[in-house]
Amino acid sequence: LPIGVFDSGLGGISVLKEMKKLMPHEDFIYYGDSKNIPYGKKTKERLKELCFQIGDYFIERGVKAIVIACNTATSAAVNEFRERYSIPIIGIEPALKPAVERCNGGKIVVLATEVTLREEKFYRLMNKYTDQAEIIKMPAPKLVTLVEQGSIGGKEAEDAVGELFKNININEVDSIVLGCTHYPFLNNTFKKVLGENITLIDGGLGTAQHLQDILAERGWLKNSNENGSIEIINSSNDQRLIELSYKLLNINE
Ligand code: DGN
Repeated sequence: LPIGVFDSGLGGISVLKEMKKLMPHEDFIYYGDSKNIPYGKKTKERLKELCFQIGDYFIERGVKAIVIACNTATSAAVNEFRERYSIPIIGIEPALKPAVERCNGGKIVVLATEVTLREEKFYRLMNKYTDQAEIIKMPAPKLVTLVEQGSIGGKEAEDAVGELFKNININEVDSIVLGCTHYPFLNNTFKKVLGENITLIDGGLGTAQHLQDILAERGWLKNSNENGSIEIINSSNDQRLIELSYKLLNINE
């Protein structure tokens, strides 16, 4: 059976990439909800509605697990998903823990959407660490738009990152947590603008490992030597988004 993965658009493909590397034999269905992007400014109620539509679709398709490859949707709906569906639900949240563990007295910048940063789930996470590091929260909606347009290198992306960090002394920053699944596609841009030595931490690999553990525990990992399939669908009928999705999946950083 396949694994259902979704995001508000193409960002979750950064998580899909990690899952594909770790579990190449699995079959994945990726649902990009580009018609309803951005999720980052919607109400929690609206987000739940949108996410349930996708979850219900995955159930119809007979998936064995659902990965919410979106920090925003996870903070808005992960608990409700677990109540509504009986299959394993894997979410993603800003990778603060590894950032704090390697922190060296400097600041930690968390980039995410407005919803992610204002939801209770993030507050609870952040409160665990406030005595160990100074955490700066920064919403970065522009970066989502750039990735959706496929502008992941070049001047426009560099200017956007420069603008975001214009009031931050980067020498005082230990690491940047990429708390939105779109941002890892801009890793090279971050390094180009902020310096090669900047540490960027995202939750993609951790989420992939979590999924693998859950499937392994149940004996649900696919038993095959062949490469699995990846089907990409998008709620917008813009064919270019599907092409861009495959491109993002296949670029090697
Ligand atoms: N990729 C999504 C996340 O991880 O939060 C959000 C993108 C958006 O809808 N603004």
